Amino acid sequence: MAETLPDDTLDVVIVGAGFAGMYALHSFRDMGLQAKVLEAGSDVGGTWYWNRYPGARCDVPSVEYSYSFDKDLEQEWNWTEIMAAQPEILEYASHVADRFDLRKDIQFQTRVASAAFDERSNRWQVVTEAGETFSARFCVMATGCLSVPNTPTITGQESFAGAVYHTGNWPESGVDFSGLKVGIIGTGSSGIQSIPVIAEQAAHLTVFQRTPNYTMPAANAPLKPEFLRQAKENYPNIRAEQRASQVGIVGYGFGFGGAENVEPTEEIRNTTAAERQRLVEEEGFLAIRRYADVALDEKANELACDMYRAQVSRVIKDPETAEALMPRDYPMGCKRPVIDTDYYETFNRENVTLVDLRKGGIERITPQGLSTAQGEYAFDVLVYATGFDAMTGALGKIDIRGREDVALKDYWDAGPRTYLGLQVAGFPNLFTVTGPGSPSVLSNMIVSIEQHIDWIAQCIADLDQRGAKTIEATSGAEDAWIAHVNEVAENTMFTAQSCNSWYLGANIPGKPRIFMPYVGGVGVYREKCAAVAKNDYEGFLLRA
Ligand code: NA7
Repeated sequence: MAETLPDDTLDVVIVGAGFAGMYALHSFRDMGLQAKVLEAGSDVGGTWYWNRYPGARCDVPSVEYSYSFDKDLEQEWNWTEIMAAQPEILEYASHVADRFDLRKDIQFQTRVASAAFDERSNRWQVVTEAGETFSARFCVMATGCLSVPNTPTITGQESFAGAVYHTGNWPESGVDFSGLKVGIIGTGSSGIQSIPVIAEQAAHLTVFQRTPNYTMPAANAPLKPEFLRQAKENYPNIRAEQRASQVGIVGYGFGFGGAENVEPTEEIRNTTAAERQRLVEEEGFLAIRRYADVALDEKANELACDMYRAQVSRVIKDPETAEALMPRDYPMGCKRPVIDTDYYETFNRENVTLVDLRKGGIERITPQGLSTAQGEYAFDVLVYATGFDAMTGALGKIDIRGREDVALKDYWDAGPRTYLGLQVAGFPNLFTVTGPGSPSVLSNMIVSIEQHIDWIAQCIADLDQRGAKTIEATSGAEDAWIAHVNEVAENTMFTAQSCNSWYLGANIPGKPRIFMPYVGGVGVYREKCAAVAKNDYEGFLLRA
């Protein structure tokens, strides 16, 4: 275990050594601050450390899903695919840790149990599960948005005789499915990415699907050396465009790297049924990318869903399986878009069975497999691809106490409350990186992480410069921000009544139904944060 710094020397405790925690450490150290990272895993990488399931891949072009803070780093790292797979991203994280000598200030295998603000000393007391205490002026929660795996409670689940895995907590040594019968629950992004790879290896795969998803072919390919050279030359422009964009993605990986980039410019409502049919036959799922009104208008969305279902029935040979795979009753785009490699084709394999739980749900897990209202299914290995307690899960697992011993859990009882997704009223000097109320999971996470860390670093520098000891959001500013976050999310596909996404907390029984991320856009949000700082930290209270 690394040496614990004496109580009063730390400026910042950072919780988590994913991309946010790593950049936070680098930035704070650069400012001359004493910073320490506490990380539950045994190495850096966060999401990419835990999600090692077969087929795990990023859905953002690799040249864009990378740090921008160091020009040499940009130039020396060579991505090999348009969209990088998990091992390559983890290797990149490790390279960054080596290059900036980050590990010396990261304490691994250290899970934080509690964090309390001491009003007398104006310091955070952060206590680990092993009972170690770290005291610092600031506490930065870089705990990730999808870092607490959700395993549903199912009767009999402890009785299963075989091995059990969760995609979000995959063993480092990997899993060999050769010759085994596998059951997988869940068809979100993790299920959709892993199902084709597991199916290739396993003797048989049974997929238990509660809700069919909309997923698009990734059109991934190796990066051409010429493209990479151009991208590196173009980095200043790419970064500037990302920062001003809606979701922090320019789509630069497409168009140049091999895959086609289609700007949605047409209106689906102006097309005829015959045209739509022709396009589906020519372009498959990707035909839908042409239309700009699909994201904005319910009728347009339904037309796109019809095109989508038409393509599913073209790809899937068995009509009953095709019908089961067709999403209905909720709009395309209300959940996080999924991209896949050979997902639908996998259901044409002899060794894959789809169980449509809409025809009869899971009743219990048995020692041999799973029992549903439709019958019994036997397998040797069970995989949960059942998602995460998103955005608030990791913060909820730490006992966080602000002024007057108020628990964050209680304060957020009816849903998360933040100012700019950065701070919570009553919790001075605590920062939440890509917290609820910021673009966060609706954006390229690395772009949003860098923006938050840069803002927090500047804020700490400003406080120190003017001799202020604490900064905290006022409840008035918090109320106004929440009202704004809700207002911009209204009347979008994200908040449709029929939508049950993890953005809304709808995947976790009992979690308040609140749309958590900020839909206003990365560029707009960045300007708002900059204006707040410039306006003497408007909406925050600074105390000497
Ligand atoms: P998701 O997208 O939350 O998907 C979880 C899946 O698990 C989804 O199909 C769920 O069905 C299913 N699920 C959850 N609980 C159950 C129970 N009790 N019974 C049957 N099926 C269940 O998580 P992912 O890990 O795939 O992806 C999360 C994000 O990671 C993704 O958006 C990317 O950003 C990366 P449901 O739809 O709730 O009916």
